[in-house]
Amino acid sequence: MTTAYVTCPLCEATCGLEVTLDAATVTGVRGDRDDVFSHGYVCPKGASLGALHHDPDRLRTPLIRRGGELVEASWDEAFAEIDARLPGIIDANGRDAVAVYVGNPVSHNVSASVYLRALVKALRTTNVYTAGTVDQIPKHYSSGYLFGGAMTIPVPDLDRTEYVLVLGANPLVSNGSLMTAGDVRSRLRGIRDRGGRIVVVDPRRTRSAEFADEHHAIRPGADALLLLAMVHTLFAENLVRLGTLAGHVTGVDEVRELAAEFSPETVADATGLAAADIRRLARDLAAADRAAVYGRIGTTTQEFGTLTSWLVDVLNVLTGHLDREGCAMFPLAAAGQANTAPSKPFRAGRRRTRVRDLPEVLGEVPVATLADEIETPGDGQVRALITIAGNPCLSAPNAARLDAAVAGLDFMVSIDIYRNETTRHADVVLPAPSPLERPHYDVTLYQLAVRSVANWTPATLTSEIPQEWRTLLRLSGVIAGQGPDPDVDALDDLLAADLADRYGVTADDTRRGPERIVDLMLRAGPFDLTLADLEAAPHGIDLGPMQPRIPDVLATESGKVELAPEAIVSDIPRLAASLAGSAGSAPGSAGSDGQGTGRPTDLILIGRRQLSSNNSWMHNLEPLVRGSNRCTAQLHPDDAGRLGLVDGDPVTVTARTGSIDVPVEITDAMRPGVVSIPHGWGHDVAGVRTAVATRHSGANANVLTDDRTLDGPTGTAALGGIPVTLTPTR
Ligand SMILES: Nc1nc2c(c(=O)[nH]1)N[C@H]1C(S)=C(S)[C@@H](COP(=O)(O)OP(=O)(O)OC[C@H]3O[C@@H](n4cnc5c(=O)[nH]c(N)nc54)[C@H](O)[C@@H]3O)O[C@H]1N2
Ligand SMILES: Nc1nc2c(c(=O)[nH]1)N[C@H]1C(S)=C(S)[C@@H](COP(=O)(O)OP(=O)(O)OC[C@H]3O[C@@H](n4cnc5c(=O)[nH]c(N)nc54)[C@H](O)[C@@H]3O)O[C@H]1N2
Ligand code: SF4
Ligand SMILES: [Mo]
Repeated sequence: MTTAYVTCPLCEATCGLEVTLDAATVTGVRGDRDDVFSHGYVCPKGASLGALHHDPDRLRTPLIRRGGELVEASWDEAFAEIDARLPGIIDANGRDAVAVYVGNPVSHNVSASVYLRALVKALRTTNVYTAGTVDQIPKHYSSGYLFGGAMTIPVPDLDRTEYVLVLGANPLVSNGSLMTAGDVRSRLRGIRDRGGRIVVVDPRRTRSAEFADEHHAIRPGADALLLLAMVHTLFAENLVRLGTLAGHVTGVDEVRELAAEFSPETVADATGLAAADIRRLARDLAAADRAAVYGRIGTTTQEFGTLTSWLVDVLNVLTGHLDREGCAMFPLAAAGQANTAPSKPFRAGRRRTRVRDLPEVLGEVPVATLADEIETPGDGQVRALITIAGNPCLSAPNAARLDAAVAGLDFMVSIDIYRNETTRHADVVLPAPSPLERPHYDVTLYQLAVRSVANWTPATLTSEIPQEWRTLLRLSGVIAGQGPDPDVDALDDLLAADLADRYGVTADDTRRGPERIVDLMLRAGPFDLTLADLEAAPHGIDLGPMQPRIPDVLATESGKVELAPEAIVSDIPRLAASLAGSAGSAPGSAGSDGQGTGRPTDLILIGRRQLSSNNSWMHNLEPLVRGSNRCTAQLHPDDAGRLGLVDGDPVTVTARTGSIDVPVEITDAMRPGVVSIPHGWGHDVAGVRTAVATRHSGANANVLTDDRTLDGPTGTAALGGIPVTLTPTR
């Protein structure tokens, strides 16, 4: 029996876990009580790391399509196939003919996130897509323009705050996002224990809303109006206090003018909140000494994602709650912190997409237009796709259309641990090691952590599957024309030398791959650590709470917080127009048919996350899907009554893009007029190898979300706020 201490790579909380093994068999996974950050917390997903590792459906060998079927093949055969087909497509059609889609687990995987750069560089395509445009891109964009850096994202100082206003986030289920906080429940409880308050704004009374002191069931998509009315109130009641930020902020007067027309009364109907409540929220925020406003996916994947993300921080600034202890602060990571080195001010929209003229942000373009780029003939049409740790056929809007488009590609390569709804379309599937078979360090998520911590995880188990960085470099070499078996170690040396040069440090060349990279990032980092220091500390190293970082952290042209950047405020007329257009039939209102029983009624669709689920990909683990089908349409009793539905009734949910069948779950946790269906389900398709998930298939909510409904400035998909009709399934 042996014990290993690992950082869980499954979500943003970065919990420390204790894994017990009998030789190569995982016998138990529990929270590591000595972990410096999560102190023993574990959720059902983390506890399933052993089940994931031992899942017989997890891929162990490459697959190649032969006669229409995916069959097992050797690594050399797989790369020979890629070498025979991919460079030819580029030669014949140009570099943009190959698209790449990068999924969410890449940000939890140091091998993939660092070495992906080599692949993108080799490809030189403008068709780079990631899960970011169904997620957080509006926050990068607003932070980029406000503070100068896309990763300069303030997070609430949870451990010291006394008041936190949470919009569109459910940390008790998601375990926190754009806010890395191991054991977030205890941290939130700490706020209550200190006599502080938690306020949640969400169309659904979530677990976090139940836990909070106050819940406001806003209409979907109306957050920007609410926050702008709070800004209006701060100015109207002379509550603006920049405090220590005075002298570091421009644009305050412009914000005052912009908010002038959005009084609480003007937005009350559209938000579904009383004007008096909106005023009080503004006053409470202003009055709290240590406070933070925090918004997450309900505020980014909606039509006003950028404006909402921006206003979250406008409120933090105007109330003096930015960059101060107990408020919204800028984290500082031990390795790879993007905003410690001088850089050029953030810019988006440096190029636009071919078919729909959508903007580039951070070098990527919206996944909502991937199907357009595949289907539309002409110069630059996408003919081949590489996916890495992604499942866009379940996770992107208008998923049925994307699925059909992907099926029609000339060539597709996927790197994944499963043959899922997306990778089933690939011509070559390359497996990656399981989380326990690779080393791990959270380069990305520690940059968003509520405390500075550093924890290195060596690989617990060895694997016959090559490490993902080797696969990515081999693929890069093939694309660069080096043939099917390029010298991966030489490519690694180049990448490491390049990074060492950029950081101005000497790399430890006795190490390779991510070990060498993380070591040199630590050496270049603000805490002067080496990988050896972390190797000697299996429970992690605590580096203290967040510290004020203004003005050093600012990288805007002016060197100040630019509160009213044109790239953001130019979207306000669209918001004003939505307000004018919504008079009488506000977003999220119970729609056209108020009385007919059993007749279609217009409802507004939102999503929801589930504790035992991880987007689309952990449904193949029996412990996580046991019990009743959780892919339900949650509906308020009033709406159910109007439709003549009882709990468990099957309904057909229809949107512009398609329809799905799911059972209804009647609950007064829903705001009337709003229906919630979780994403990541819909596993009953041909060609997957996920036996358990297929038995618990559920339906794909993204058949209903619309690839035309986007956040204006970034093109991020509005996955919430979609009008749908419910009809009893006969
Ligand atoms: N258990 C579990 N944890 C996860 C994941 C998972 O799938 N399962 N996924 C991970 C990922 S990839 C991410 S990005 C994070 C996301 O982390 P969170 O953002 O905390 O996740 P959600 O639970 O989706 O919370 C979003 C909330 O927004 C609400 N909402 C929807 N529309 C609106 C709106 O218009 N306005 C407001 N104010 N609220 C709205 C929803 O009702 C929902 O409660 O979670 C991560 N953690
Ligand atoms: N309607 C609706 N849609 C949503 C959302 C929503 O709230 N509502 N949320 C959106 C959000 S926030 C996100 S992040 C996206 C997620 O969208 P995606 O990233 O496209 O999808 P995931 O479900 O995370 O699938 C991850 C894939 O990575 C594979 N994988 C896991 N670990 C590894 C690894 O180490 N290496 C490799 N190579 N593969 C691995 C898994 O098998 C799985 O196939 O979904 C988005 N879609
Ligand atoms: S909360 Fe996230 S990091 Fe912690 S055990 Fe669960 S999945 Fe892993
Ligand atoms: Mo996400």
